Amino acid sequence: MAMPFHASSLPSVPKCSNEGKQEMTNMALIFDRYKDRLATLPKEKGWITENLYMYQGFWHQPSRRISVETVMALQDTFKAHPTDIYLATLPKSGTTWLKALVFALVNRNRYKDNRLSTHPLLVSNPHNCLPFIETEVYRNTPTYVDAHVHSPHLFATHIPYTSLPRSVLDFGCRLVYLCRNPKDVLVSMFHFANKLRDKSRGLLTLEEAFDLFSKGIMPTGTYWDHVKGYHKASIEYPQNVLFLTYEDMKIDTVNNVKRLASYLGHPFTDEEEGEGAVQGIIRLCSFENLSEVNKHGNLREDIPNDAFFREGKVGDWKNHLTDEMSCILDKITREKFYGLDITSNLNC
Ligand code: PAP
Repeated sequence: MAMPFHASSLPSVPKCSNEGKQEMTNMALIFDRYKDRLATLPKEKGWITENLYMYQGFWHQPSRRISVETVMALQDTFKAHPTDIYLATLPKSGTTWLKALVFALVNRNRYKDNRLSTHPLLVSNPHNCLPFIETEVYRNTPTYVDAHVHSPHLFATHIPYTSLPRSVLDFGCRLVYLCRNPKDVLVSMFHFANKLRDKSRGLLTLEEAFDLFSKGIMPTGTYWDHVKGYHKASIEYPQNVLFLTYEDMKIDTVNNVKRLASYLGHPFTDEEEGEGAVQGIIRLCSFENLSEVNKHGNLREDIPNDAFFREGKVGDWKNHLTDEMSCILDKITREKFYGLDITSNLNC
């Protein structure tokens, strides 16, 4: 019989307020440990935080749960397990959707016989179901410590390929990379940043956001180098890196979800397909369903659940960017991705 769902079984929810306090303490210790290195890094204007810092060729937020200090701490301490699977994305590329799909696919037998109302994705944010390695690093007992017990373990990350903790690459851990059209990423990030920015800093204008984005300045950007890093790895190590696009996932969800399931080692059987299991998972993880479940409440004190669900569409940039902005970004994208088979799958 399938296990009933308990909120306490979700990986990244602090189990009690003591654990939450301990996380805050651990976070402060990590920020302190790397403060001297942070001070030496080039900085630029940020979207949510006041500044972004350039580390190993990419821009990162400072002193937050997902931050440059986290990357440094993970590089110094994180020990991957060979069977781990990592979901990598640049922010606003479909992380929440991918987390939901992968969690639902991998755990589908566990919740199969349950009444549907007990499925975690019907009561909790996908970010609570599948943790970022960046946030695990603050926990007293990070999930990855017992990864061999629940092997394979699933994690998400926004870290650029070349900055991943060494053991992830040395073990050849499997990675799933999801990327999205740069203009939709820009617009999505623009709205997200304005929801989370400190009100005293005022709202970011679209012109400012465009200017930062086109210079490559965004959390874990540049956009183009982030995508190129994982794309190159997917060509070099096709068994280890599955490269997906948000646009392909939208156009042909069924085949891409089946592909994802096979890659994760959980292919659908003929019987499951006959029973409509693929469509069931797609419905469970749909924008419509998840945005309804996450209409209220907060993921954490500073992030409302609904901040991760806005339009969920391909091409919403057309409602925001001017023709001139669009042309400039198209030109940069063509130049940066020249000779690479990426743009056609991104509707660029
Ligand atoms: P994150 O990296 O901060 O976790 P991420 O989930 O990558 O954010 O991006 C949020 C985007 O995914 C939003 O796009 P939009 O602003 O253009 O609307 C959000 O609406 C979209 N999104 C969230 N859930 C889904 C889903 N189930 N299906 C499709 N798109 C989704």
